[in-house]
Amino acid sequence: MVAVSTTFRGTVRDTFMCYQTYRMSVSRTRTETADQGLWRAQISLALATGVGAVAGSYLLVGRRPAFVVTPFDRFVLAASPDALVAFAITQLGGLGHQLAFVSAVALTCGTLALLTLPGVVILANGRSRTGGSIGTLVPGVVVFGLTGSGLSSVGAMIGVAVVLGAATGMVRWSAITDYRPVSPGRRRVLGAIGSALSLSALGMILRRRGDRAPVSGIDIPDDADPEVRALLNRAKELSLNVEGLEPLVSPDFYEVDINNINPDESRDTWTLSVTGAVETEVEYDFSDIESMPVEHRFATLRCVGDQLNGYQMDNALWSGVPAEALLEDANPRGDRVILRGVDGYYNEFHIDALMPGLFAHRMNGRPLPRAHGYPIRALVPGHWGEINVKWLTEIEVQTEDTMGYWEYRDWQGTGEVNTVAKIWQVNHLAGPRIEVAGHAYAGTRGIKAVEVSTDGGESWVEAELSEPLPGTDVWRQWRFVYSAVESHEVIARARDQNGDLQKEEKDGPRPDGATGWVSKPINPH
Ligand SMILES: Nc1nc2c(c(=O)[nH]1)N[C@H]1C(S)=C(S)[C@@H](COP(=O)(O)O)O[C@H]1N2
Ligand SMILES: [Mo]
Repeated sequence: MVAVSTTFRGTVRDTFMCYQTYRMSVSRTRTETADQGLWRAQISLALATGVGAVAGSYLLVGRRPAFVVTPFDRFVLAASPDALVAFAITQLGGLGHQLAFVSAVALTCGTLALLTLPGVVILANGRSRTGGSIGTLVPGVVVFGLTGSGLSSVGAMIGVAVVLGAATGMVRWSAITDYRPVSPGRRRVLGAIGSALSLSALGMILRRRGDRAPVSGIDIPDDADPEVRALLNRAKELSLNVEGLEPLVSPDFYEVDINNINPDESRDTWTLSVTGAVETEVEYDFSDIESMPVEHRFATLRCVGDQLNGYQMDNALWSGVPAEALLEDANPRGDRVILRGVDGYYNEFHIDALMPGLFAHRMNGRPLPRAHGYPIRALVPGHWGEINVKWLTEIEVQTEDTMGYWEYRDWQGTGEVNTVAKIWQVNHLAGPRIEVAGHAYAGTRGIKAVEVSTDGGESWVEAELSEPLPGTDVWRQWRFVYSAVESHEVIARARDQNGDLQKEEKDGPRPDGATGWVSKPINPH
């Protein structure tokens, strides 16, 4: 703030002159237009400070809960109709999140602009020091109130200060970028907008890499537990050698959740409590969980919103505490559970589904990534992804049947997964030979066979399957090579270990998962 006020003190007259000149130059023709012009300049300047504040906050804290956009994002999510949220998350996926996020950023910039506007008006009337201080302090205080983060608040104030500094002539971007002779007021406003945009660009460049640390399921970390290393190597060996086909451990695990900005829990403050219909309520901190005997398991997840041949289905090696061991101390006295995440998400289902599950704190030999529920998530064998609650903080045992987050939004995704064979890869090999391949998953029922038809369903041939990975809830890969010279349709269908065939009747994901057999037109050269 000291730096900000001295900055403005030196330019009081400068700014006063600049706006007066601007005002007078226009008022010579029409007074009303001059006022309008001044307002336009002030509003543009305020908007630029809003952008600057968001950029400054982002620069210092990144895409985390402390980022000033987070509370606005929560608001956008809460204010959007349920149907729209469901559509955006399940149909638009990443795009839906981006659209919601862009709206939240715009709303944040607009709100912060309103907060700086009084300061900007005071400043434009010649009282730079007072205007600058008010314009900077007000958003700073509000950002602190909204995020509870001093760093985020300081970032926002720096952003505002830089923009107002540009507007009062301290930073002359316009001298470099603007060759046209424009009125000083206009040039200053352009300079302010330029500095706000530059600050945003700087934030994006500096923050991008740090915020998206992709964890590849393929690279085994150097410090991996020997058992984890052996299992991940085994998955590599067992993966079918098909050009372009995802291996048995997904290099890039899909992400579906209600957040645009994921929770950023600290393992030091995180707790997991077991409450409700239990003999004794128990609370664990992260080190309690970490000191319990750990189990390593392959487990596949699939979102109930996944399209029939979509890609919201992946497999990883998870490490954590078996649910049964963790729930033992509390001694549940009810047969339903509600799992709650720190993001406000929750899901409700039968405790029998949870008991064979795992509370995972590691994924593919690394701490659970933030996107997948750091520090702890639930893994419920054979059920749709939605009950595998991430950022898990509470397990509430209850005696009656209630609804979860998605059931209130007309989804029925708490049950067991449907059997599916995906056709994820088609390779044209030498001559007329065609290779089709993919992944098949039937939850805990397991995959027994994948059958392929190349004559429109007249005849079926069993495809080659990858050897099963250890585990009771794991997908398999399949591959089929044949020859064809004419255009045709290839169809794949899976059979589970009970011998039951994947359902033929076509239906979309809503409300309880896609059904049908995947087919693909093949055009041999
Ligand atoms: N806390 C929390 N847990 C959650 C969700 C969520 O929005 N919040 N989404 C669920 C859904 S719908 C799915 S499909 C899986 C996806 O897990 P992933 O993102 O690790 O692939 O997480 C589930 N767990
Ligand atoms: Mo999901």
